[in-house]
Parts: sequence; structure tokens; C-alpha cells
Amino acid sequence: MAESENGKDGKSAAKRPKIDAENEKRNADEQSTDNPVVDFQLTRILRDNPREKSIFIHGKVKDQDAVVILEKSPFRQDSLPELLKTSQLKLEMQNDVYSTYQLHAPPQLNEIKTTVMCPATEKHIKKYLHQEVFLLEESGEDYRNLTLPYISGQSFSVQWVYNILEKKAEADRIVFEDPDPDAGFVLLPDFKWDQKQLQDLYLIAIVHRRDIKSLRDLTAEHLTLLTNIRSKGEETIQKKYGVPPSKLRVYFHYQPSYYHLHVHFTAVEYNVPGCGVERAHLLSDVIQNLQLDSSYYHNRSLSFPLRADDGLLQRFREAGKI
Ligand code: M7G
Repeated sequence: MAESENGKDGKSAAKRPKIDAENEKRNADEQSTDNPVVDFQLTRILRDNPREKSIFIHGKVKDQDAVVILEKSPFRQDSLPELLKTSQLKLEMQNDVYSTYQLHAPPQLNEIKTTVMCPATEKHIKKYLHQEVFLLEESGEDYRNLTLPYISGQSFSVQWVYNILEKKAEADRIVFEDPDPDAGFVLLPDFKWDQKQLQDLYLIAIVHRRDIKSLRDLTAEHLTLLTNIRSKGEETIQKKYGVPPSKLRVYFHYQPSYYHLHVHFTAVEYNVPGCGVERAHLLSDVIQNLQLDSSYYHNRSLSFPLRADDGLLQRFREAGKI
């Protein structure tokens, strides 16, 4: 795990209490809500990542399909003294200067981030099932002839995005909003980030405009929107978390899972899945490409990975493209 961004610029002391206070408030609010996984009946393990300490499981909650992601939270530097002082150590082996233990930590220092999707669709289940991956090259024409018709009928619902924009969900998590209908957006923590530490900082900026599906739709007409997201997003993250723009990776996914334009802001040292060259497009590169050529993303070929069971891969195969 990368060193804390704030360890270097000395701002962690100032910013961490704010994160903690917000988390405590959220925890208190959440303790009163139901446990949605208490009746969970395991169907199968979709994916198991021992190295990343995460597991993706499919099961049923009251006859409805559910996907649950369990992920051990990273260590927090500020709670290390408490962890070492208050935990129980069970000796496993001792040899010369070497000894190993099982450490039994108090529950509040041993959290597991849990994401629940219920009712989960077949597409949710497939998304997390381990699959062979293929790299595709899509021309502008392929996009219009194959990809666009496919995603129009098949993509994930973006209802959760509309709920955020309309303040029907996660309203208390919004860290910044520019309400302008053309250049405006909402910035909030991605649901992959538990906000307990800055090493895995992850926010998303969701645009108010509902007519931009992805990178492919962008032209020079959208430059004001894009530069606005970059400058106000970076400024907010610097102010709220003490993380400067030089410590951020700001990018689009192509293909995204959700076809409503959004930008990912992650800590640069956090090696999050989906930040590799085959899927991530830096916002600053996109801005410069559009400044040079307004139809850059309409015309050029874009490569992206698809899993073996993806219907779009099947379309490309049928069209003799791979
Ligand atoms: P993407 O590139 O469309 O798909 O990014 P990906 O999930 O394959 O990366 C969508 C981003 O939105 C991801 O980083 C998700 O973790 C995040 N996200 C998805 N949902 C359903 C939610 C949600 O309900 N709330 C929040 N805050 N983030 C979400």
C-alpha cells in the first residue's frame, strides 16, 4: 500500500480528524439501519483475491439475487498504536529472533468494507465473475455500427446516477456541486472508497448533462465542462483532503460500466483496477486531444478490454472484427 499522500506534505493531522468525525457520524446513522445480509444464502464465489484481501460472492437474500463484495480495509496509520496496544496476540511459532502470531483486534479496528447489490441482475453477477479477457480495437465506425446499438439495449441502469443528481440518494456525501446545467457536476466519494484513509482516495465527478454517454460523445463543445471538472474537482480535493493535483490520477474509463459521463479521481499511488492503459484516459489528455481536433473521439480507434462472456465481444466476433 502506498504511503499516505499527507504523510509527505504534513497535512494529515489537520485533515484526518475531519474524515474521522464524518465517519463517526455516518457510522452512528448507519447502526440504526437493517443488516441487509443477515439472511444471505451463499450460491457461489464469483471471484476470490487473497492478495487484495477481497472476495466477491453471489447468493440470495429473501429469494432475491444478491452480490456482496467483502474487502478488508487498509491499515490506518493513526490507529496503529491502539491496534498494537489493545489486541490479543496468539503465538503461532517462535525460532531465534523470529516469531509469528495471530492478532485478534478489537472489532472497531478490524473492519471489512462490504458492498451489497440487491436485487442483483445477471449483468451484475457477470461483472464480478472471473473471466478470460480480450483486448479489442474499436474504430469510430465500429462504435456507431456495433457498440452503440449494443449498449443502447444492454447497459447497466444509471438510475443510481440520477438519484445522486436529484439528491434522492447519497446527498449527504456530496463534497462539491456546480449546479450549472451545461458545465456543472457533482463530486462525491466513489462507493469503492470507505473514506477512512487517503491512500485509496477515490471520488467521482458526475456531470449534470444527461446526453453524454462516454468519451466517444465528447467534442470541443464540451471543453468548458471538462476544464471546469478538472479545476473545481482538484481545488475541492486539495481543500477538503489536503491532496494536491500532482497526487491525483484523473481519468475516464472506456468502456465505462455506466453510460452517463463521469470522471474518476483517484490517489496516484493507489493501483486501483481499471487505471491501466487499456481502460483509463487521463482527463488532461482528453482535453488536449479535443483542443487539437474536435472530432478526435468520434473518429479514432480506441482499445479496451472485454471479458469472454461480454455480449459486445460476441458482436465484434460475429462482425469478423476479432
Ligand atoms: P465506470 O467506469 O462506469 O465503471 O465507473 P466501473 O464500475 O467498471 O469502474 C463507475 C464508478 O461509479 C465506479 O468507480 C463505481 O465504483 C462507482 N459507483 C457505482 N455505483 C453503482 C455507485 C453508487 O451507487 N454510488 C457511488 N458513490 N459510486 C458508485
